[in-house]
Amino acid sequence: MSTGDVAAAMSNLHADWDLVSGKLHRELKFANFIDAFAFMTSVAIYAEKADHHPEWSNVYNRVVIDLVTHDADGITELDLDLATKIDQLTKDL
Ligand code: H2B
Repeated sequence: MSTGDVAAAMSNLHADWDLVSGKLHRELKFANFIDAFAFMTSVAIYAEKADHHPEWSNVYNRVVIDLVTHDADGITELDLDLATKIDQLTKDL
């Protein structure tokens, strides 16, 4: 996907998504560790079904996410789909 295509597609995502080092980047803060880990578990189940996995880290109630398709060395529809799923799971944050 070109940078323009990615930018256009990002208009359909939550405003907190950024483009950082060629990856879709979002930082989330939950009420506590359990909520953060429950979110990560939901994403993990989706990611495994989609065979498309996030780069992420968790510290207590924070989760930092970077989405990129390693096989394509760039952002693809798979990353946009995963970002959309993440937005759905966090719409009540
Ligand atoms: N996840 C991500 N983010 N990018 C990939 O290119 C990728 C993946 N490839 N999950 C998948 C697994 C691939 O390695 C397997 C073999 O389908």
